[in-house]
Amino acid sequence: MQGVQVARPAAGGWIAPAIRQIDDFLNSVMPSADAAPSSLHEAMRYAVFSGGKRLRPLLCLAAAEVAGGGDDPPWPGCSLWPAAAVELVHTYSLVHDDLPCMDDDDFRRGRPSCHKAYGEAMALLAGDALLTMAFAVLSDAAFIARAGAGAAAACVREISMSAGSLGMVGGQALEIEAAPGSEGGGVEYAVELIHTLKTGMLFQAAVRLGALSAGAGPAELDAVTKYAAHFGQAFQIRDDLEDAAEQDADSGVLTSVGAMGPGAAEALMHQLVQKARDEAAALGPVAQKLLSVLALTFPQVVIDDV
Ligand code: GRG
Repeated sequence: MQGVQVARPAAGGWIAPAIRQIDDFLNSVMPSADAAPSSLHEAMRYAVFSGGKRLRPLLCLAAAEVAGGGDDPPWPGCSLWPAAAVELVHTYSLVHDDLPCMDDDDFRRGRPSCHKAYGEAMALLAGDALLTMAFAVLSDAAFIARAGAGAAAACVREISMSAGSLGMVGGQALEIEAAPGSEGGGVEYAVELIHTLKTGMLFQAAVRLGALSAGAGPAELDAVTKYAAHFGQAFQIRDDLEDAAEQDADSGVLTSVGAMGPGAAEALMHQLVQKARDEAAALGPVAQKLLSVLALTFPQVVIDDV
């Protein structure tokens, strides 16, 4: 292992300024709430600016740094474009996931979900418009000029595949159709597959877009992809553990806690975080920010110093 220190993000570290910059960039690419149709734009902004942690954009910026495309803010590279695109796709997925025909959640991030505030039809359209806006951001001339047409096209392809029927949307479809006892290949396999598609693919897209926009080679791309695969699986297990602790678990949905019990699920989460850490650490000091996002996301896991 090379000499990388695991930095727990501190106030005044790189994360707070990066989040500000991501927010400013998102603000600049989104139509103003006054622009017609204003209720649609208001609903889109309501969903995007509501206290999300911006984990996926942070991962995107951190992965760009692995390929030499990052730096401290003001991010001289071009990873803000893919960072914003991934957050727009993530936000669309949450807006649609909260709808009555999906998870039917009245609240998101401690306030009424988008459809509770703007009505179901407008929330559906807001989600659609956020998804399509991600592609407008990735085909922005300023991004193409910086990243190159080939890298920009690769980013578009990457996010399309990760978010679509072979990725996040496919995972959601599998979860809707799955019922404990009905899955082939064993319950743990089914849970892992659903987690990988529904949650993991967008984390993988986040790092891959960051790396691609910075001109990463195959070895760097492979390492950040493995890091994000472990990160994503651990993230969903953490979510299952939190739901189970709040007795919020839906018995009709396959979860890691339901499949293997809370003890084994927690142990697996710890192992996955260590695996993500090993992947990042092997990249050397350029992966410092990937390590710090890992530490930020899993404060309950003691991550070995490298
Ligand atoms: C309906 C198109 C469609 C997709 C649904 C990703 C997904 C598939 C649904 C999201 C709902 C959900 C509970 C996913 C599990 C992963 C999870 C806990 C997401 C929340 O991510 P955070 O914590 O959210 O990064 P913030 O609020 O910080 O942005």
